[in-house]
Amino acid sequence: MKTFKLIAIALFTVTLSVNSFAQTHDHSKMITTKTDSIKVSGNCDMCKARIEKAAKIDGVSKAEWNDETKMITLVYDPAKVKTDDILKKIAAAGHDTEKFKADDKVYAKLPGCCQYDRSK
Ligand SMILES: [Cu+2]
Repeated sequence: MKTFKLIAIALFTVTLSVNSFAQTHDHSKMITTKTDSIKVSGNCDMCKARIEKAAKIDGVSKAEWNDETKMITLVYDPAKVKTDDILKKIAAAGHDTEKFKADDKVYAKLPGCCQYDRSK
């Protein structure tokens, strides 16, 4: 009976520490980063470099554009920066996004290979 009690106490303790670990984990998840995938028009490696450079503003920890899917993966701190702020920067660099279009004049100044198809 005494042994049983000890085992019960031990199990209870283990359960408690597992619980507190899970909570800590969830909490840290809540206050860290957000990941988004957004379509950005572009063609080549030069576009990739330009888009990623424009997207890496304060609060953005990762910006990776894929020239095949035309999707940019953004990892950022939502407390510091909004998706729209990042997309506006990309548009200002000459690349259309789902939400914001690049200025025609900026687009016209892109190198020929970078002038992606804008037909809608
Ligand atoms: Cu290009």
